[in-house]
Formats: sequence, structure tokens, C-alpha cells
Amino acid sequence: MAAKRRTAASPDPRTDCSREGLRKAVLDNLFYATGHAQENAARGDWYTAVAYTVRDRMLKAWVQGIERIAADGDVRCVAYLSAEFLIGPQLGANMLALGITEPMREALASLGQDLDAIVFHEPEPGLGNGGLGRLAACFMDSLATLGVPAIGYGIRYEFGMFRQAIEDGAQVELADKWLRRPFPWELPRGGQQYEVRLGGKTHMETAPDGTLRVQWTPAKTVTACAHDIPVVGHGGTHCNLLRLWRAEAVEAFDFSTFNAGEYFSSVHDKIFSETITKVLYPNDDPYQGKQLRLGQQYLFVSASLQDMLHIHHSLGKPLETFHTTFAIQLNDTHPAVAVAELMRLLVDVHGMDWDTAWSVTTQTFAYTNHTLLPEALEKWPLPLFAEVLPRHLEIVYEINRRFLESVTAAHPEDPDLARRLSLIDETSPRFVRMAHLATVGSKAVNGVAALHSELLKRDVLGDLAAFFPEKFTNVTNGVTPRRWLALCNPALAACISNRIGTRWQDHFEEEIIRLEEFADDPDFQAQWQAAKLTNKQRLTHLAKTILRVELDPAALFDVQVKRIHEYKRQHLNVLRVIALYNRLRRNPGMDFVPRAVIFGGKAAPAYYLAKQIILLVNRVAEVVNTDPAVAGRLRVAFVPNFNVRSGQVIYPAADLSQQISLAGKEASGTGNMKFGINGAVTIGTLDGANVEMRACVGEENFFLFGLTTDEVQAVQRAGYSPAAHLEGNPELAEALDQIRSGVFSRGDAGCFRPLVDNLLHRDEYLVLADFASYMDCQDRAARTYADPAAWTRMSILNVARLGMFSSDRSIREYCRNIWNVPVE
Ligand code: GL4
Repeated sequence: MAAKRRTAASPDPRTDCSREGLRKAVLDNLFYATGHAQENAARGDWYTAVAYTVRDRMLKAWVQGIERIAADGDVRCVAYLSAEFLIGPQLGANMLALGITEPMREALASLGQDLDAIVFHEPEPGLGNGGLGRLAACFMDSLATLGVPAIGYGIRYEFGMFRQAIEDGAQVELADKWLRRPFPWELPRGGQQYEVRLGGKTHMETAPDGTLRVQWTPAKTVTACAHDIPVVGHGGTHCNLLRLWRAEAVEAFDFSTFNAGEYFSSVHDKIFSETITKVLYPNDDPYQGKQLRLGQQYLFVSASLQDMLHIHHSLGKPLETFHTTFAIQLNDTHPAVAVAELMRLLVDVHGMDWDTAWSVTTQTFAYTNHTLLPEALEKWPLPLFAEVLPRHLEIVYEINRRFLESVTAAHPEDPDLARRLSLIDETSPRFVRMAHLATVGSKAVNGVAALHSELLKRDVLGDLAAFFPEKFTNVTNGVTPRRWLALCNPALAACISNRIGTRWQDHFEEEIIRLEEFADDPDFQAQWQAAKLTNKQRLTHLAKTILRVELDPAALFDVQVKRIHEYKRQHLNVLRVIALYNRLRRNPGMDFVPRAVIFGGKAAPAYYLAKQIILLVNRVAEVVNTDPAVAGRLRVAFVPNFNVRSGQVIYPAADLSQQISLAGKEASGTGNMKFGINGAVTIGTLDGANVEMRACVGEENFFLFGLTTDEVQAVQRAGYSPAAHLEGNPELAEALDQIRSGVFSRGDAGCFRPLVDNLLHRDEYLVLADFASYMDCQDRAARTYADPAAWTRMSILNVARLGMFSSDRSIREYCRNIWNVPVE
């Protein structure tokens, strides 16, 4: 009734989006949510007050969104299962979605507060490693924007990705205590809790109806508790939810009945339970805490499936129609145990017969593969799998038995095929192959870029693709133009909107192409350059305050930010920097386009060579940046702790985007797209989505170098000899020699030995083979940059023609081709 009685004169204080309404609400929240008077409030208190004010304005759409999922059984809901959601800071993105950024800015200004400073204050939840987790977040944004009902299911890690500090040039890992202060965007859901069992034994038992059923007696039971985060779509009308699970001990212990021994073992149990969701593992760490990681995967998968079955049940629909209520996407193999868990829930718990359960399961799941690196394909040692999930191992065996029967029946001529397709790798020690389980249990399998999907079919999952050709497809990745252009690059966004209006924000592909016709327009070019300069100044300021490195905004900003990995070849980039440095020193009078070479990214804590690469970048920076002979012409900076927040400053400031992985190794890349839609021109190999980006922007607007995938394979087949590449290339030999002899390690000749030896004797990623072609291409890029009109034209055309790399396009393709869900 109260709401009805309100008039225009007294709007609801929790939904009023006027400047005055926001001002009052912020003050109200400042007092009642943080307990501070205006005079004593610190920036963190203002942040909390603003966050609650924004959250209030999202809740109506959110409650409606949840009701729609829980009450409308006719619409298939997408469940995106991902061990990572790298959602980034929430405040700015949510204000943008609701369209309240400007009134909020004015409201805060009237209170003497600066909105940008408050936004920048927000710590970010680091619940992902890099591209894979960020992709999941972009997809959630697009699902909400397109009005598709969806739930993202994941893990609420207490400690996210480690914070990276650089000490004396080296990476140091610090714990990411992102929950130190309350996270205003989540709602703990006391009502959504499920028990998850681990370990123990199974035995057969006769059910009341006389049938035999497997009983699983677990060694431990843990409670998974839901924490929900709203994901509001652009325009604020549709809201989905991200449901993250936290592990808790089943029940608090009863002190009165305990003797001392039980007391301590109970506490121990409690600690074990809560450890499960303690920490995110680096995805490229060779020494993961294996057992705990399988426990994490299973916990979130089991809780999510129980939750979906609960929702399905509450709709009053029969169990055999579960796949009409949910389309479940497996984001890589991390949630692949879901195939066995859904079978267990349907068969063991709900008494469904195996064939019906299998039919429901294989109509429910679809699987996205995100990697071509064989070492990154998840395999669980059988004894470990049996110890954590004894019942699931039996189910995997049964799925495999039936599957291999069909394989042998279909291909009696190839007796070895069953071994290659099996869900079990029979080499010693034996493993469960999670990619095989995911493929067999899904109706669709996709790669994340055209080249990647082809290589999956040809090499990595070749036998499976030949057996199930109809399952394999491609959906090229995309990124959300809201966060990755509108929010992170207000200067360029304004420049674009002044020409073509603002509809590009949620109709990117359709609208952004209209910029093409202004590519040579001098006025537009001038505005474009001004926007880029503003962004370069913003990054220059950041570099100065956190690194004490002076960058020159007039220099070519040449940037490589991403996880540090040998296949991504940051060391190729460093070798090039050293070669440029040597050229400048040898020939001080040479024509040289000033460059700021910027690096950023984390290395897995146990990945020794990746950490050597970070040290090398910093040591090269130390030499180059203090040498007066190259001052004003060459600068090197390593931005520590690269994350979503710093990415939002770095991508918009780049002129040149380094996408230089060895062809055939990067599944897609998404940083390439973020740089591109912010007007950076790419220098890259024919790898991942670079291939399609180049096709879209035109080959004349892309700096291509390096071996192709087929050439790489040919070189490797013929027997690659890295040292052979030194002979014709004195610049390369000199650079390696300098690294080896201690020029970049304060005279310590042993320092970079492992890295140099690896390059000279192994060079798995063909750094030396691609060096000459990379140098030539860099020279071409520099020559083009020296012509501002030509460069600006390239930059504008890159943005205009990259419309298909919006995650809205990716999500439409998933909806139509994989999930069978209606979308506008
Ligand atoms: C990755 C790929 O390495 C990356 O190329 C891709 O863009 C991303 C999203 O599909 O997935 N795979 C893993 S594992 N981490 C990634 O970032």
C-alpha cells in the first residue's frame, strides 16, 4: 500500500534515481549502513554508502529475475557452471547499467565527494585466473543484457587470485583478502544450503520397492551455502544471478557432549570443511593441491545440480523433463564431474533408470574447451578420484563401459580406438580424462575461436570429434562493450557517441560499424587522438604514482598484459626491447619512434621460468630506464598486480597490442579484443581469435608476423634447432649473450641461465624462430605510427570493424546453436 500512495512528489527513497534522491539515499546509507556521520566518514565508508544505494536500485529487477526463473517453467534457464568468475569491480558497471552514473556524480559532488575516486577505491573480487574467468563474467553481463534467464554457478573463494607485488624485480605473492571488508554486492542465502558428501565407501542395498540400489556412505559431509550476486543487464530491466558456494561444516558442535578428544577432532573437521572453498588455484600451476581442488570442483557442481533439481521440482515438472528447465554449460572441464553427479542424483537418489537418466543428462550439458595445451587438459589420478568420489568412479566406469561398447560395435576395424577414446587413460598411473567425460556426456562441444575449434577437431580431441562429428562446433569468444569500452574508456566512448549515438552500447555489432565512414574525417581523427591522449595521460599518472616510472604520452604505447607464460612469449617481446636498446646505443642519431613498452601479468607461483621472465623484464627496465643514452626514446615498465581494475586503465591507453603467442597455442585470447575495441592496433601471430580479428579489420590494418600453425608443426616434425637461428641474426645472438653474461642482472652471470639455456637448447615455443619476422614487423608498425593520420585511420577502423567480438554476439550463438533458448 505504501508504494501505491507515493506520488511524484514523494518517490520511493530506495528506487529514486534523481540527483536529490541519490544524495539523500547516500547520506542515509552512510549513517545507517556504516554508522558514520558525514564529517567522520572515510573513503571506504562513502564507497559502502554509494554501493548500498546502487544495490537498492537493482533489487526490484533482481527479485523479478529470480521469480521468473523459479516460476516460469516454459523458459529454459541457462546455468553457466564455472570454477571462475572474474567479475571485477562492481560499482561503476552497475551504475552504468542503471544509467545513474551522472546523477550520482552530481549528488556526490554536492557532498564534496569525487565519484571516480570512490569507484577506484573498490577492491575487486579476484575469483579467476585470467581469460577464462573473465569470459564467464562477460557472458553473465551479456545474458542479462539480452534478457536471457540465467544463473552463473561458481565458488566463493575466501582468497582469490594472489596479489602480485614486485620486490627487487621479482614476483612476490601476497594473500588476496578481498573479504576483509564486507562485500556489499552479495546476499548470503540462508535458505539455499545443500549437503555435499565426500569420500567413504559404497555398497548395494535393497530399496523398499525390492530393487537393488547403490548406497554411498561418505567419510565426510559438508554444507554448501549460497551467496548471490546480482548481475544487472544494460538498461537495468533484467537481472540475473551469480550464485557462489561457500563450504561450511555441517553443524556447529555441541559442547556439552564432547570430551576433549572429540572436541578437537570436531574442530578439525570444521576446519577441513571450510578449507574446501578457501583458495583459488592458479590454472597453470604444475603442483596444484590436487585433492582439495577436486573437492572444490565437486562441491560447487553438486550444490548447483541439487539447486537446479530443487528449482525444477518446485515448478511441478516431471524429472524426465529436467533438460527443458535447464541448459547447463560446462566452462572447461573444471565442472565436468557434473556429468557423473547428475547421473548419481537421477539414478541413486531419485530412482530413475539408467537409460532415461543418460538421455536427460546428454540433453542437458554442453561443454566448452578452452585450451590446446595438452598439459592443461585435466586428468585425475584414479586412486585420488576413488578416494574423494568413490561412487562417481563407479558411475564413470559404467558410462565408459557402455560408451566403449558402442565404439567397438561401430568400428570393429580399429581395435585401438577404444583405448584412445576411453574415459580412462590406461597408462600407468591411470587417470580419469575429464575432457572425454565432458564430451561423452554433452550434446555439444565447442572451441572458443575458429582456429581453435578446427585444431581441437584435428588434434587435441581428434578421435572424439571423428566419433561424434555432430557434437563439435565453434563459438568465438567476445567481450562486453559495456565494461570494456563504455565504462573503462569514457573519453573514447563520448567521441563515438557524439558521432553515432549511444545505441552501440547494447547493439555493438550493428552500430559500431558506422564509424567506418569517419575514418578519414580530420575532425573526427582529431577527437579520436585527443581521447587516446587523455587515456595515455591516465596511464602515465598511474605509472608515475605506483612505479615511479616517467612515461611520455607522446610515445608509442606498446603493451603486453596477460598471464605470464612461455607460450604467450613475453620473452620474445623482451628480446626485441633489448635489440632496440642496442640499436639506439650503437646509433644515437637514428630515426626512432619513441616507445613505452609496458608489461603486466601474474606468473603461477610454482612456474619458475615464468617468474624468470618477470625478473628479466624488470631488470631490463632498470638498465634501459636509467641509461641517459636512450632517455626520451625507450622506456620499459612492468605494472604489478595486473587485474580487471588496472586493465580498465591499461587497455584504453594502448596504441599497439601485443598478441604474439606461438600459432596454435592460444585458444582464443580476449585481451586482444579488449585492446582492439579501445583503438589499439594489433601486432600478432595467426593464433586464436587474432585470425578472425585480422579478417574483420582487414590485413592492411593488422601487423602480422610469425610462423603459421602448419609451419610450426612442420618445423617441429623436421626437428627444430633453436641455435640455428642465431647464425644469421647477430642482433638476436647479442641480446641472448647480454642476458647470459649478466648485463641485465647486475653482473650476475648465472641469474638468467635457466631461461637462456632453455631458449638455446629447447625453445618449445619457437621464440628464436619468430624473432626476425617479429623485428621486421615492429619496424613496420613504427613507420606507420610516425604518420598520425594513417595510424588514426587504422585505429578507427579497428574499432569500427570489431563489432562481432562483442560477447552479445557470442551469447546469441550459444542461445541459438547450443542452448536452444530464445533470444532477440
Ligand atoms: C583460456 C585461454 O588460454 C584463452 O586463450 C581464452 O581466451 C580463454 C577464454 O576462452 O580461455 N583457457 C584457459 S585455461 N585460460 C584461458 O584464459
